[in-house]
Amino acid sequence: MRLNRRAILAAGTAAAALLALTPAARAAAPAVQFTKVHYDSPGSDRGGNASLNGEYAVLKNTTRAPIQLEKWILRDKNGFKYRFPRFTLRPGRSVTVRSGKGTDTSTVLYWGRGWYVWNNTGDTAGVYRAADLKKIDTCSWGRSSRAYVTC
Ligand SMILES: [Ca+2]
Repeated sequence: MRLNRRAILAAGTAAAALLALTPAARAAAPAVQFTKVHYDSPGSDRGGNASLNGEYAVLKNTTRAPIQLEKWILRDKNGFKYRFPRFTLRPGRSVTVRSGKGTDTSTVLYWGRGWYVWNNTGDTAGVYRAADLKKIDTCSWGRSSRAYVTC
């Protein structure tokens, strides 16, 4: 089969565009990214602390440098806000923010709420940096048979 010159050029351009996209897409990855939101805790939503803590969001530092999360904001679509305490998120590491009460550790933080925050039928989680409250990343979901979304 003979390919004409135009077809070869078009294929070459498409391949070049694809190659060009890769580093750009990588550069666009947020410094702190949602990897998972487990919005529907196991069992019925009766509001017990263990049930509240079955609801959580996971954020990852995608950079090669530590990021201080103090005063960063995690919020839902309704405007419920969690303000991070002084907490260093190390390069490549993740932190889980659970909705209920508990004692913070080096990998798990507790929002301290008395009721659920992430709507089971759809919501948007957002994370904002402290300096200027710029939105760094969001993760959205709709009604689903699953209890979590990977972002
Ligand atoms: Ca929920």
